[in-house]
Amino acid sequence: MRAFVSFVLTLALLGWGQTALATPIIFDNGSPNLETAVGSETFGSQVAENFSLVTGSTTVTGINWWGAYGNAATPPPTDDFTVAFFNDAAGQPEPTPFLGFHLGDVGRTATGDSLSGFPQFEIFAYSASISPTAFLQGVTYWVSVLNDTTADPDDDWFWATSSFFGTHAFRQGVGIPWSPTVPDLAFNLTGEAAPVPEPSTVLLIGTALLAVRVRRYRASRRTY
Ligand SMILES: [Ca+2]
Ligand SMILES: [Ca+2]
Ligand SMILES: [Ca+2]
Repeated sequence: MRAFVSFVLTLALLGWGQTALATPIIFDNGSPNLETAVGSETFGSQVAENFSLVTGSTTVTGINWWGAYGNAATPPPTDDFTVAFFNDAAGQPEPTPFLGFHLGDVGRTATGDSLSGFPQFEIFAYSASISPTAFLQGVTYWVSVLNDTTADPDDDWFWATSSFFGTHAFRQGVGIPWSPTVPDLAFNLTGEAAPVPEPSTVLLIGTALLAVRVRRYRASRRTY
């Protein structure tokens, strides 16, 4: 009985949550926790994050992420981003991506936030569309976001963290095997949202089912 009630509540909450989203975020790894950031350069050390998608939300059409520039904190005039997707091999990204998007300069938006204890390291938000790309539901993939700042010798790009917990992968450069490290990095994936029943319908169905169950439960007790 308790399990059934929680199932109904879960359905109701899912319904409300999905319809409240203006932007169809289909995987959310969190926004910056303002703690730190990790270097991710096309020609330098790189990081990648794991994700998996749920049923009905398996086509990615965009990515949002956050980062900062150090150590001079004088960002280059333009960015040169590449986003790449990797298959998982025993809990780490494969050495070579199966798909890459050279996005170039996608523009940056100052968030007004900076890294904890380092006000000079301002955090910027980035957003890009990619060609609709289908992924298998429930399967782990990895995404790397790399910036090429070789034109700016006193700054490199750093991907902002989103948590004290979780893990990502890093390596010292292209072709070098990946290694696990902590924590999670700030990004989300947008795409085609899963079709969700109207919340009012879900609640009505849930309430009706619950009423039937309660009536049956009472009836069964009466026979003893
Ligand atoms: Ca600079
Ligand atoms: Ca640089
Ligand atoms: Ca992670």
